[in-house]
Amino acid sequence: MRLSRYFLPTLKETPTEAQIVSHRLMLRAGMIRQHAAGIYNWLPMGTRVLQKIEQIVREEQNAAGAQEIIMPTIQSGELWKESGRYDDYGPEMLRITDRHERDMLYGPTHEEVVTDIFRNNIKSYRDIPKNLYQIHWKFRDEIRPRFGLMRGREFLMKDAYSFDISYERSKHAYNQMFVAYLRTFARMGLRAVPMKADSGPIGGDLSHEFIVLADTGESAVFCHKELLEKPVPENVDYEADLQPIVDEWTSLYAATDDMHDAAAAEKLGGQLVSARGIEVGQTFHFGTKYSVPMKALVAGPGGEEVPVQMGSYGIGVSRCVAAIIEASHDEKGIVWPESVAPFHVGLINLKAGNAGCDEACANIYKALQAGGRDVLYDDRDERAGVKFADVELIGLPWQLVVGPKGIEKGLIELKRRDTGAREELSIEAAVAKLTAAG
Ligand code: 5CA
Repeated sequence: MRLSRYFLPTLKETPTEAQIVSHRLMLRAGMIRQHAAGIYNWLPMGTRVLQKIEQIVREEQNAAGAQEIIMPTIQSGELWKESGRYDDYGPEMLRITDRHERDMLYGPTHEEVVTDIFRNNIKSYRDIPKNLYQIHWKFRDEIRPRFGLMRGREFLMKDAYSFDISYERSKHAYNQMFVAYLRTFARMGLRAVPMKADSGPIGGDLSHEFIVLADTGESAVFCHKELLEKPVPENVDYEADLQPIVDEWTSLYAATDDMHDAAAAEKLGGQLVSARGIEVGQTFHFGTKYSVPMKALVAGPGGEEVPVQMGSYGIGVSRCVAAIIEASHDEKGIVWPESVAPFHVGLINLKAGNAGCDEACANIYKALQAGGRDVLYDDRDERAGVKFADVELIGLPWQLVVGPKGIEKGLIELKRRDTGAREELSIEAAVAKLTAAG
């Protein structure tokens, strides 16, 4: 992409409405713009990151055996009256009346809709287990939307729902999502610690929040420090018994504030980390909370009808964008992990209009793209200082700087955003290095 044609409205000044660094940097880096309180437009740079994160989530959900669907954003209130949540959910639910005076709502979550899909289509234990997920927009009329995407009113969520015949089988589905979450967040460059949690309005008796530690986190959290270092599982066979992996992670102390047991935790002494945390995902096992009132029954092996056992599993996809920035930035801007970076390389032409620089840049741009790299080519007629400040702000993992003096010697500069390490290389060597890295 040529920056001269790209829609990237960066800001030099710090926007006053933004209180936390991720919100400030997303505005400054031209990723988002507010539409109304807690509701945002995603500009091209933000959209690219969001889609990278979505794709990681999707790949790990698919690997764990979940199947992608798309449910409506606008739901019928009737289903919520069946489950009993129409009245329970409260003012966070945006209620809408259609022209026929029917009660509709903008979905804050989808347990009712997915249970309805299940009961209309699956009747026998032979057709389960199933795990259905979507990556879709939710609306919660939060009383205090704040911190940009961190607590929005409209936000992108991955929500998965599992259906099983027995408690034991549904525990396996829960464990599959638990392990998939460890891997998903690690791939985004985040360390998310699973913590015992209260299940709140979703309900159920078994729940974990996946928490990224950050000073700006909304809640107080406590955990064993080993959980911050523990390698995440690789080459997972999701059909195998995953309980040992889950036990390994849950036997170390970790709890959110409302589940915190000070006496237990005190025994850990110097090994206890007490910090603030951002909840990037939550898993719930709630058994028959929805299947009983909504009559989602399946015939068991003996023909008897039993309510299906369910769990639900959310990831705050848009919140992850903010959490990654909270975890990875410096005073100059964002420092994207490679896996979610909007572009891999920022190619900077220090003297647009200079024949040597223009030609070298055009060749590099072509070669990197042919090598499968996403390149943002700063071909603007701007001062070097402006270009450097922008590329640092938007945080691409690699910068390639092409200037007239270097080009006379056949050299360009390659710089890493995270370490700041620089080296001078020939064009060929720089291209070879960037196309080999990953
Ligand atoms: N139905 C279940 C799981 S599918 C559910 O709704 N879970 S949740 O309420 O915990 O939400 C899932 C994730 O969405 C949370 O872990 C959080 O990361 C994200 N999330 C929740 N509320 C907001 C919000 N207001 N703004 C941004 N992200 C949010």
